[in-house]
Amino acid sequence: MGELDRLTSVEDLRAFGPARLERLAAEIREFLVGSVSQTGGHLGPNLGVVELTIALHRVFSSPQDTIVFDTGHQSYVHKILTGRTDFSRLRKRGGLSGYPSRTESDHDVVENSHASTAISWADGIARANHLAGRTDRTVVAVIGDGALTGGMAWEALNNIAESDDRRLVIVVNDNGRSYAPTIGGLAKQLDALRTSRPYEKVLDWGKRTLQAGGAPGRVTYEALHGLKTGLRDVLRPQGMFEGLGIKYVGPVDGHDVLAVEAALRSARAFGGPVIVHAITEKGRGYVPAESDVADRFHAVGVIHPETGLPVVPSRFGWTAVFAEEIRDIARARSDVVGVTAAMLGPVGLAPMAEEMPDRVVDVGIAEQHALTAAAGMAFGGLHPVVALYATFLNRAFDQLLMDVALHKAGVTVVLDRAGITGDDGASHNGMWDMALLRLVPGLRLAAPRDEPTLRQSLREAVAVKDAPTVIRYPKSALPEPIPALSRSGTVDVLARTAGDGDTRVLVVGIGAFVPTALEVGVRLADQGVGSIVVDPRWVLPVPGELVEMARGVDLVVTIEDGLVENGVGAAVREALLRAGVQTPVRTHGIPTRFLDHASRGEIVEDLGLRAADVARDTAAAVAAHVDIRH
Ligand SMILES: Cc1ncc(C[n+]2csc(CCOP(=O)(O)OP(=O)(O)O)c2C)c(N)n1
Repeated sequence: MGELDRLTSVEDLRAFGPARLERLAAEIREFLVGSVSQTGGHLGPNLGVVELTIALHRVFSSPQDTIVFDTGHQSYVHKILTGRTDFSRLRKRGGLSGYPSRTESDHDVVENSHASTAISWADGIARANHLAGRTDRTVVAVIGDGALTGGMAWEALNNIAESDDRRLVIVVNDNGRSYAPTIGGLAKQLDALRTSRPYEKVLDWGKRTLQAGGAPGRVTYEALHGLKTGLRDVLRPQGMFEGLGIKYVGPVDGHDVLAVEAALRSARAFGGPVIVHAITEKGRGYVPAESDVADRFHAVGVIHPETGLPVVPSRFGWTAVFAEEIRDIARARSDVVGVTAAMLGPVGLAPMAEEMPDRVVDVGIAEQHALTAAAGMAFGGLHPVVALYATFLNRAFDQLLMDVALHKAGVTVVLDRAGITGDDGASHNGMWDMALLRLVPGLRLAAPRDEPTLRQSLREAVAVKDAPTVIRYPKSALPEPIPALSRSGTVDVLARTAGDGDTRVLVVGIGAFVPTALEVGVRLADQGVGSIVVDPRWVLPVPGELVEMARGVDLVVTIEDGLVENGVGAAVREALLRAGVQTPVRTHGIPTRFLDHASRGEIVEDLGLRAADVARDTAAAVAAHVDIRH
């Protein structure tokens, strides 16, 4: 029986001596590789925090002490140590969530998965503890150097610096990487520290001093602090954090449980806000991850555990099409620049960056800054293409509205992973974009249905100089090209079926739901109901041609991969009303609620968004309409 099997509760950990701790860490790594290779998930980040998480749970008493993981993708070890060892259905329906989850455990607090929030959460919880007199509790925020590039983290630090009586420990998990190496001024500072020779000595020193025992807390801290002040040149992060007025302990070797533990104890005993700076290695202990240049196996699909190679090679999908097309556009247009928020590879800007490194900007995990900087670039004569995952655009709504749209800036936003993404859970579904973006004056949004329409929409978008344009596409597989029978404005007519005579229904497929719309048309025809199936492509604002088409039918049906309330279907209904067109509109899409993790297919089925469901609903509506007429 291994150490992991023997662990009955997280408290048991405290009795472990160094040898058992080492064995436990090795077993956890083996477990992570063995299980995540079968399910996919965030492997690299978790391999990097094994010792750090063990130390956290040895020093702090969760859940009385609160541990908040920033983003939450690195919480697998925490899950294991707090009794969740069945990873067989990780990120699958009914299985463990890929992020902390309150329904799973009292040890989990923040589920949101959007980066850079942990320090704010911790600040809030610590304030509440303070006011309620729960003065024995410590709140710990664990935040990566990547997440530390986000503005919110600095807003929180700035605020925390005001109060030195809150029991707050901020652990900076510094592995030098977001997906790719973290960029920016902060990253340079941390880098300089990591690569400096004196740093090795300091690590050694820190270990010896902190492990030497003696009175912990302020005394130890003051000793440490005194020495660090003398090394200010070497330890620039200390200067940086202390410039804000927050105490700093470190750097500490994040793979040395006892050293991390000593630093954490010292920080806890200080009684006010303290930053503990731990240096870790993403992918640690698993050669394929350690040697992965792109992202140290930040997130993997199902892989062969021995080699790290994917079991199913990745297909040429939506992202790859965008990657190719934007590079080609940029070759021909020197004003086009790419902007990414720490996701160069995942959003498909890497090929362009490789060929034209000066023309792609990685702003860090800073979507708000990305959009406002893009407005500035447009003012300066460039055409920025800001590529984000759809869910992360939520962060930058105000910047898109007030900086880009109000200033009529020609900025294109490309949203990958739009609509139902499924396995990453509630916070990762890119389902808010269309409902939100309807509110932005002048904004045009395209939801391409296949490879050719993605290429074409992107080219049309970058031709718009005086307004924001948005292209959104899903995570699901790229369908075979779906040709149009004819085109009216931007509206493609894809199919026409006669049914038993008159055309009765206009079926409007939006983006990823175009294949569904086509199948609805077929199913309706089988029931004798005629239809026209169209794809408006540019769905916001609602094309005038679509309104005209709706005049001649009995019913309009819309199917979209976004919020149904206030979504594109709702926009179509309002556009018809404004134009005096009385045709009723039945809208299908995602309800306004958070969706538990499951596969995209399962969610589509649950929400009644399969072609069979929509066809059944449509046929019933047509029948009711016929009843009314007769
Ligand atoms: C607002 C926001 N933008 C982008 C992401 C996507 N994302 C997830 S993890 C990550 C990198 C995080 O790096 P770091 O905080 O250093 O953690 P590590 O994975 O290196 O442990 C990014 C960019 C996100 N979660 N939230």
